Amino acid sequence: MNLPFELKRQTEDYQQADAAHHIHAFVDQKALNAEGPRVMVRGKGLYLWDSEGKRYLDGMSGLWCTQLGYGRKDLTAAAAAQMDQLSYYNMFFHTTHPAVIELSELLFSLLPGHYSHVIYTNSGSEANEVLIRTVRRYWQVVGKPQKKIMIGRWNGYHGSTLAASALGGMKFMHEMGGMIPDVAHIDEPYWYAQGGELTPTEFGRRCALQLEEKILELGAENVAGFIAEPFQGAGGMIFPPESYWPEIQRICRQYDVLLCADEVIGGFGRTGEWFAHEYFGFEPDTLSIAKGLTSGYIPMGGLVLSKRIADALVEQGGVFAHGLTYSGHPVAAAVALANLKALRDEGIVRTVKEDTGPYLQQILREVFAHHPMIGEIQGTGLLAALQFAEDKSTRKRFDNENDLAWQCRTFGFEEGVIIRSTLGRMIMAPALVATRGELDELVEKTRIAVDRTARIAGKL
Ligand code: PXG
Repeated sequence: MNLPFELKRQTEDYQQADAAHHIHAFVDQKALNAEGPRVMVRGKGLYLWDSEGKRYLDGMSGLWCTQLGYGRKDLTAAAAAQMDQLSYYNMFFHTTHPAVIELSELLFSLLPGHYSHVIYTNSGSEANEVLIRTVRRYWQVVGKPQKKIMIGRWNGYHGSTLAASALGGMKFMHEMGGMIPDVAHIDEPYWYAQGGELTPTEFGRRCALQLEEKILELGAENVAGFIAEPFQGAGGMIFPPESYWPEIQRICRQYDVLLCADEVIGGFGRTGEWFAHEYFGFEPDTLSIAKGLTSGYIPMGGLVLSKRIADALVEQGGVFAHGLTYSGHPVAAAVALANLKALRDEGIVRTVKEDTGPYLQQILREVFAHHPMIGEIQGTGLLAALQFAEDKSTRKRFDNENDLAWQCRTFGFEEGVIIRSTLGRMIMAPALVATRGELDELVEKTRIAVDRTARIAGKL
């Protein structure tokens, strides 16, 4: 076989060693061991190669994170140079370093002006862990220590650690290892599945008003913040109706509840704006960030704070009792800096907004708007979801929608494209450097996978 990489061991050998020692994410490990995981060995641009030499167009940016695609030499060079210069130092002993300083300056030049400070973490989950303690600290400092409760949403996703999964609304995750106190949930704004007879506008308002009802039920004096993804990612790439965010913002302001946007997926250009809350037109008090911050080349996340919160913590807060060994790690910071510079200076975010984003949305609608299997297409920028429907006129979903979506994803892999399945929706979020030609290939291979699924479902 003529492989575009050097393979040190055979696929089966790798699989057996993996099965012997490694617990994977969100999978029945026994079933995976029997099947043998795919061994990915190389990435370049939007493409991945497995150990059998099969090439895939990665329509999911890894896990929504490789904004610049794979194999960028400038990012590797930034990491190597930083490792040579200062491979590690911490933020504990009254010290800092140029990489993290320059990253923060650049980050805030890209953010709206009412944000001023960031607490760096290594992941999105950690950003949301830090969020809970930080907003509670804020309320302590401003004299309202009883404001402790965080409200999240059912089917929201905020990470896998204990508190982050509690903020999220994936019940099967709560069942593994428990919940934490002082967290509550409201419904998700998933009109296609749950909107019933209501128009999207009515349903969006109805879902938002649940927040008001929940705040009143718990007592506004006890509620610290509301956390949500501007659009749900892992939960199915669900866009709320337009009426949703203005009403949520009004309620948070009225009851003095902090509005906490989880931008882990939406941030860094995915929607064609730098941050998804800018696309949806609201002003959060905090932003959880990760993934696209480094294009996935190295782990890094953070919690961005508005001036209002940062001023209180800095001016009146005294000691902030939090810190991670790797907060603001110099190598991660150097990679993030190079990544953000490339996204800005190569006009990549602007191209998503003005060219490739509208192009993807257009070709998806040309191909799928009248497809017998697809009831709804949502998305903007380089982000889209296709909703499977058994009966488009009544929005009836297939009883086995999960299995069909999984099957469609498997067909995708066979066709050489990686798309994601969740609960009867197929999702794509390709790297922001995707060309029109690559987007054509993404949509064409997705069409073949969806057609093959439609045949199984009796729709073609
Ligand atoms: N918030 C959001 C909105 C996320 O999507 C996290 C926090 C946690 O980030 P870390 O870096 O701790 O993983 C995420 C992660 C999927 C999928 O299948 C999505 C994520 C992770 C794993 C799978 O869509 N998002």
